[in-house]
Amino acid sequence: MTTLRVVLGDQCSEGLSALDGLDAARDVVLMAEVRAECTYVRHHKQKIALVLSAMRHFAAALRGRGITVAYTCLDDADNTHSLAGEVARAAKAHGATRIICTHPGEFRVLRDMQSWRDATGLPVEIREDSRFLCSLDRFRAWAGDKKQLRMEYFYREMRRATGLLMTAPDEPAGGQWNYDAENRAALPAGLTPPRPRRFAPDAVTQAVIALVEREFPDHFGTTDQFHWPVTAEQAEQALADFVTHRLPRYGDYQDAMAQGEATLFHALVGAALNCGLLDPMAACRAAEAAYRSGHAPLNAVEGFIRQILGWREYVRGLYWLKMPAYRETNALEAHRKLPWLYWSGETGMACMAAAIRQTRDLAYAHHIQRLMVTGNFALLAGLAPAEVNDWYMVVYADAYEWVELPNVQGMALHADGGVMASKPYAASGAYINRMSDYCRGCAYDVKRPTGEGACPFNYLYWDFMARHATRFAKNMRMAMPLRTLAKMDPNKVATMRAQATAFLDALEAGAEPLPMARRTSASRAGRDSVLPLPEPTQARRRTPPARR
Ligand code: FAD
Ligand code: DLZ
Ligand code: SF4
Repeated sequence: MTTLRVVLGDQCSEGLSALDGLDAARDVVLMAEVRAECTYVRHHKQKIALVLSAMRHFAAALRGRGITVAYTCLDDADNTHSLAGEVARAAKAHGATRIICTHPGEFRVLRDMQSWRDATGLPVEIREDSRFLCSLDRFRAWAGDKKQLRMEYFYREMRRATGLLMTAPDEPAGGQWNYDAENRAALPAGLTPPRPRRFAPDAVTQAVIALVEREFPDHFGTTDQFHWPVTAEQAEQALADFVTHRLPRYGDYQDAMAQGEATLFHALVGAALNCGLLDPMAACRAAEAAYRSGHAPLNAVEGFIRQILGWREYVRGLYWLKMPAYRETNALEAHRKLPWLYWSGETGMACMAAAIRQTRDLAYAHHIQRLMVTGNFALLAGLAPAEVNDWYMVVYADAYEWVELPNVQGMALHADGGVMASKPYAASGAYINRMSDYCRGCAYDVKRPTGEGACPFNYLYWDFMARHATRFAKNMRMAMPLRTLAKMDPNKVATMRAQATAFLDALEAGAEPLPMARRTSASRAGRDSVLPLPEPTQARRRTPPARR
């Protein structure tokens, strides 16, 4: 009676439900590096390297505990390169009588798992993923037949259920549930955020990086700056580094952006959480302890816990509640192609260039860059949700569909028609100027609404409002911008709309219409401020970013 216990690349967790009750004398754990998972979207090179390195380290740790691990390396000659293929091969090789696995993070993999019974002729038990703090059943019960789902109310339930930051059963610490209103400061000049701890690639990671460079040379991104934690021990060190050095100011500067500052006071733990190296409850408890000891203020700790206990669990519940239809939503009827600048970073828009170049080099951008720069541009420009989703799935080390899709489809693009967020996060250049120093080093003028040199976010914003004025007429949260639009000179609106169309058409044709007098004044940090116009590069022909 041998049980084959399957552990996927984002399931590198000691407490994984698939390992519960494991009998080391008889059972076999299967871990398989397969081409299908590395290429169903053409993941950033760092993401593949992170997942494969985490898998190899986790397999070694299991073996160290006397557990038999059947491990397929990507370059093994007999690799079938699909999960189903490797499960069938291992089941046969080890004479397995049943298969146990943990619920996967993506709908397509669940479908695949459900086919393993037919492929192997063995019973397949798919266990709940107990690493999440809210089970799917519980989320479904909470959602019930509510007309509107809102993260804030879900989050309060989770605070009550876990007791995190509670002083009594219905009494949140400090008397308020949410301190977001205190978390909107820009980074003051002279304040340099502490550098996050980096983990130099060990021999295992170096071998994997070489493999990735060899096997996936055309994938987006570079591996030169790989610094991710690849073991649970390192992930805990990364968390401790955050709690000690950045958490105290996490709240204040949560929405800030700054040229040359990739992380600011963010935690940089999403990639480790999502591949299973870090326990979400441990992260919340560490932050709570910092509050209780007086090391970090409540606005910072509540803000951080809300991201993990609230947003992370909420988007996961929503994903499984709404899939597969959720992926197909396109409420704003957005159909434009993703412009090439999302891959090249070659644009005069300093905010976009900074976010994209950083993403290429680090496989990371913080939330406000994702939402209010690249996401906001995609929303205003009316880019097709499928293309935008593919981009976000490709470019980040922490990207898995269960978390990427609701954030892009729902939060950034409003493609779900308001299931996830009550209004679109649309903003003009003024917001980016308020929250960052990007505009100071930009080829465009953030103060100009239209005409030569005007910031594209400005005319795109009003074009977006005019395009969707009827749709949002009854949305109270959109009343203010729509009132402003209604008071505008119709000629000015028409000019802005014409400029928006001309700009987007030019981008689609691969030639951004930069202003004549390109201002080259350096930003505060003087880095990456103005980039050359996009060339019809080699890479454009080489790297079709398509989903398989
Ligand atoms: P911090 O800001 O320090 O937050 C701490 C943790 O809270 C994160 O690691 C994450 O686990 C959780 N968290 C914060 N915000 C969210 C959120 N909106 N949804 C879910 N969890 C959240 N997150 C991913 O994990 N994978 C993605 O593919 C992803 N794609 C995104 C796409 C868009 C358009 C947007 C707007 C957000 C996306 N996010 C995604 C959410 C968020 O931006 C990242 O979790 C965060 O930037 C990761 O960096 P960090 O660890 O420094 O986060
Ligand atoms: C992301 C990823 C990658 C790049 N490679 C593998 C792999 O080779 N083998 C594997 O088991 N898992 C991998 N993963 C993680 C899976 O894609 C992930 O389990 C699914 O997307 C479900 O979340
Ligand atoms: Fe971005 Fe506009 Fe500011 Fe340039 S001026 S950095 S395009 S918001």
